[in-house]
Amino acid sequence: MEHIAYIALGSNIGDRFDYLRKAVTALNNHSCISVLATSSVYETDPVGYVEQACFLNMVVKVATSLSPFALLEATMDIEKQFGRKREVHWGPRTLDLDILLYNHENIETEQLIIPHPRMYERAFVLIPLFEIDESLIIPSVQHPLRSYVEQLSDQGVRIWKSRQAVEEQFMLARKEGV
Ligand code: PH2
Ligand code: MG
Ligand code: MG
Repeated sequence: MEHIAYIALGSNIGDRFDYLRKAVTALNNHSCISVLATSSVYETDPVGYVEQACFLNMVVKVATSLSPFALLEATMDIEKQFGRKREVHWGPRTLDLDILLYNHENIETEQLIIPHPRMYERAFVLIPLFEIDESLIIPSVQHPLRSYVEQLSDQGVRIWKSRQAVEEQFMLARKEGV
């Protein structure tokens, strides 16, 4: 599994934690994806379209042999599997998976932009990402992730379940090779 990617997950409908848990398990069960690290789960105030319930958000680090586009398809399949319908833009969703980073690549296509174009201003993404990897450099701008995290002001991001508790409850079987 030669590529490293970071994926943000969010849910604000139904059993939010169960959606996150099922999505991370589904990622890890994919024969070409291995989940290497999980962040804490955060409860976060809605951003953008604010007339909706609070989200649970987290970030995972994966190793994968998939191309960025195949990884995007895999994440969309998982969203579909768990009932995601695309309705209100930035509106409520059972499950949202967004690829943040893929190696140090910059990708700009209609279908997929990496690094994720809105990640820089989103505390609900930056905080869990920083928790997993404090030394990340954002490839498109060559700035350390730390500098974005330090600039965050009123965050609306609260730990909901600690990283250790998440790891214990997800119990991901480690995979070798591929
Ligand atoms: N996702 C959005 C829009 N707003 N707000 C929070 N707190 N968390 C999200 O995951 C989120 C959001 C669009 O994907
Ligand atoms: Mg999103
Ligand atoms: Mg999305």
